[in-house]
Amino acid sequence: MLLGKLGTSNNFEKAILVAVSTQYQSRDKTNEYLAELAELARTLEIEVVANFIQNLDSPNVQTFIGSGKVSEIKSFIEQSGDITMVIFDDELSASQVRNLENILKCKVLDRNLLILDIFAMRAQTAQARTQVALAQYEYLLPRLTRMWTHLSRQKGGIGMRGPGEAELETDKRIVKHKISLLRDKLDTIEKQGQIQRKSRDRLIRVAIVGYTNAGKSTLMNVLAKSQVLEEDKLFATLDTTVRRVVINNISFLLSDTVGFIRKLPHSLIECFKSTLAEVVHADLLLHVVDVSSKYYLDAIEVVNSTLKEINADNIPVVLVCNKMDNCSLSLDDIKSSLNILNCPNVFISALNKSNIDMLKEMIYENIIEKHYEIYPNFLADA
Ligand SMILES: Nc1nc2c(ncn2[C@@H]2O[C@H](COP(=O)(O)OP(=O)(O)OP(=O)(O)O)[C@@H](O)[C@H]2O)c(=O)[nH]1
Ligand SMILES: [Mg+2]
Repeated sequence: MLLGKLGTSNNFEKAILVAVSTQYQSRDKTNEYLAELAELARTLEIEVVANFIQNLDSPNVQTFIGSGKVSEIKSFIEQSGDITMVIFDDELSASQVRNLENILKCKVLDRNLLILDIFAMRAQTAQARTQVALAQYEYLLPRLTRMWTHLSRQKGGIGMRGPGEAELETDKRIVKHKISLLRDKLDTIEKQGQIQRKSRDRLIRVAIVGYTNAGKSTLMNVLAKSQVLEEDKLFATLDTTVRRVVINNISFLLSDTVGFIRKLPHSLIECFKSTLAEVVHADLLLHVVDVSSKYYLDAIEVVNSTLKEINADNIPVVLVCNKMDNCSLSLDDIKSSLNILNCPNVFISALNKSNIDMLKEMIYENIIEKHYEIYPNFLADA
């Protein structure tokens, strides 16, 4: 799938992906994580040429994977001649990166850096750019020594987007200063957001949340008849879009926002808290799930735990099971697997606009009470 799309063009940097299987993480799971990592790489136009998996219960302090596996990867790189990077699915320490780069003689990145890079590429507004820059500096701070190594400086490109070369060559004190300036800037932007939200205080808020690529923006466009970018790429949306929607005479604000992913760098969640304010202040969440993916239950879990992390786990949720047009499992099986979640659900296809009326009905039922709370005279006025 991946190689098919990228073809054999020489314009893309070539990479090897590395992951480990443990007693807690089966081969199957590791393969799934690698498929997602390849998807992240594809978003950055990196061509993946091989995957390496090692069974390992505790990571090697020096090189994360064992020395035998490192040698295997090294000879593969030497034979291929044009591989420029090795990407690990797990977070590496600064010294592990340095040791691996010294042995493998190519760039060594981890999943976090890839995600940060995608965010940097996608960020459009001042707020998103500031948030990403802050997350990048926080990621770089404990790894500054790495940035002194010849390899990462010379190569540039992937993993190096954002803070410029000169800035990377500064000491920790200057980076810390930069972080505090970015924090101040974000505070100012956030205050403006608070004022905007306050001016909309008397409006009901519904927020679309979900795993990246689940179809959130497609649903937003169907419900709000808007034109938010929908793309078969991860993290197509970074900035929150808010639209006014009316269902059966009740008007509310609908927001579409950044998608979640497993192992989302904590610094990114922290920095995106202000973008995610629409989620935290929502009266109802539409949790969009791509039920055409085999791993929809895992995706639900990742989203739920991220919601918890941003303190949005007490908001009522409607589980919007999307892409029902493309399911390989039977809808009945999926439905019964969702029973344990104890949360209302509806099956739709945002793409084909199927069952949208049923979803609208559920939204209506969930916000009507809040509406009467805000407008007690609504019925009398009507
Ligand atoms: N088959 C099918 N594809 C869908 C459906 N809804 C969305 N898609 C496709 O899924 C892909 C991702 O859709 P988006 O709406 O951009 O997803 P998103 O959740 O906003 O993604 P991010 O903003 O990247 O987190 C696009 O290629 C959509 O056309 C659906 O109901 N069925
Ligand atoms: Mg989107």
